[in-house]
Amino acid sequence: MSEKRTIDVAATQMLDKAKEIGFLTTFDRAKAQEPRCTFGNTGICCRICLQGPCRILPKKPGGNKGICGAADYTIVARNTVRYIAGGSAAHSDHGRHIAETVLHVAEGKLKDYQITDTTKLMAVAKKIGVETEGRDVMAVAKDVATAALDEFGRVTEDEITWVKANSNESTLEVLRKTNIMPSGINLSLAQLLHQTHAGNDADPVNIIFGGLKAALCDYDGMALATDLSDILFGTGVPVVTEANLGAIKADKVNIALHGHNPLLSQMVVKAAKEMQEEAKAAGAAGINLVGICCTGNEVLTREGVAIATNFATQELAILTGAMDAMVVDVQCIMPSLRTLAECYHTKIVTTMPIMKIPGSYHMAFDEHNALNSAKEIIRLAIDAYKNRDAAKVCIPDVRNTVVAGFTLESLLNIFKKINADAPIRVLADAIEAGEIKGVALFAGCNNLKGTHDENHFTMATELAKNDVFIVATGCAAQAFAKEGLLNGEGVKKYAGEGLKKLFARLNAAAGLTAELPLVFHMGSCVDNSRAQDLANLLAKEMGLPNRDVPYVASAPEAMSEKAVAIGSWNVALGNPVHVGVVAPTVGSQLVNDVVTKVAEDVFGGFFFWETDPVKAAGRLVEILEERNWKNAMRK
Ligand code: CUV
Repeated sequence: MSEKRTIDVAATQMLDKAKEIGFLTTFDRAKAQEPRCTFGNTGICCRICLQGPCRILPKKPGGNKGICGAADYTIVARNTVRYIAGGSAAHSDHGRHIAETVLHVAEGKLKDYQITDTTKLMAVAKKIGVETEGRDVMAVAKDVATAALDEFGRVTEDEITWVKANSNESTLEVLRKTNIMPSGINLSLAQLLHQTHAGNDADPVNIIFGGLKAALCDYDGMALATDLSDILFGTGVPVVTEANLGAIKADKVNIALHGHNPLLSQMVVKAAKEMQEEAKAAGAAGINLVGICCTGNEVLTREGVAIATNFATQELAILTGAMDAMVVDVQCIMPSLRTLAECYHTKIVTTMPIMKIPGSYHMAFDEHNALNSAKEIIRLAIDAYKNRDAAKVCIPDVRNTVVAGFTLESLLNIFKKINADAPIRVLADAIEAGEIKGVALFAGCNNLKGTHDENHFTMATELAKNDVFIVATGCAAQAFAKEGLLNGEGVKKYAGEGLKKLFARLNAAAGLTAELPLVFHMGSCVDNSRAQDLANLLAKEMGLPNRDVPYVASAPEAMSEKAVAIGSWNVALGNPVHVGVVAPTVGSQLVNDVVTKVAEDVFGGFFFWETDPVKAAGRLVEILEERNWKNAMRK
């Protein structure tokens, strides 16, 4: 682990404050875990049955296999794909919740939600083969939601809908040939857990293919989550706001929206607009909402809500002493928030039946009474504000301008002003002319095995210097927001000459009030589906299979099981994927070779691990150039 904690100046101030009050943050806890157990760290600790844990001890007679005889490659493969199962379950369950809500709206059962984007509804309906001609909006919405819910329970031979509808034919061919095209989400996840049960599959390659099938369910779940969230709440358009802890306001009732699912956070945004006066009656200047993690990215994209911080620094928002309530839904929420809140007046409010923290408030969120649920939460925050201790307030004066809201639709709308018939041509032209080297997606979390946000920042600025067009999601996008890469200044400071030329054309055409940012924020983790749509569109336009398109992905600070799932479907769909922490596949040479080398022959996509951000960026540039070289030969 690195000695330097973070490159975020606001976080640095707050970490010093934590030290002062004697609170041990996640940064201290990360240090306390060192040194890591080598068995666990490299993936050769098997905890799948109660005879275990078994560790691989190559030199000890009888110790080079688990008690059942499982070799290192079986153990590593099983452990890895079980991460994918966890991630895929989380993303797709989030999607299911949204789909259920759309269904209930279409059935007239929910008064607080509407079908907001009918254009998107019709586009999604057409994409998945739902009849739209002359039909009522609610009837179409019902069919689309039902089709989404059908993804979960299907046990037939039929192919899963969203993967099939979104992917290019050449990609589908590979998925079919390798027998990883899923049918139903629940089926694939259950089968994977079955496949990796003690005494079951020992074949690492077969296990990995089972894992990739589950990863495609992750993609499917997130693609439908993105589509249906847009239908429900609108598809984001470019918006200007700010990021970092300075977005928390001393004179206002501050509420952090933290987690992933926009069903609740959107309602809090709506309720806050109606309740400004109540906050003023309590002596505050109004209500100020800020986002943390991906629910923050959702309400940033659609509502322009400012970003407070990202995953690793979530505790620090409470340390400002000005956070009145933190309302959380699901995923990436540290249980430690509650302990820290005890030192302050902050209320931690959990809202979902599968996510509770002992000692925190639980206000069960009910979609049938959504707006009222949101109002209750805001009232709790206003009450808490009255107990705020002004002497404890210490908000770092750090904030950066953020230009975000780049759903694929809003990005294409800008490109359309240059090429109305084939908007994506704008990128294809820039690549083919050698002006830019290609496109990179930055995704994923924070991981305190390294310095917080450093890999994100260094890699993005390195790629920009090398004329790479960058899109981002998740905590990566939030790192860029905090470090000033989501605005026009970022272009001036870091873009290479070719990229600058493209930006000059785009800015001239865009007609926005703000200059375009160096990195295009595409939304939350489930919105990695937007980035894949971009890759698919580019492939089609350039007349190439996905595996030949100069498009790469990177998770410089991957942490969660969800990140493993996202990385894995990226590989299956043909994208090279960099990961900035060493993956727990290195305990088996065989498995590591399969995912870093053999995968390229089969899928075109592959993983590579590189903890040094400059080296990693260099390698990504090489990969983009290699793919470009292939394009040039073809012409
Ligand atoms: Ni879903 S999964 S730490 S919030 S990106 Fe952030 Fe994004 Fe990883 Fe979690």
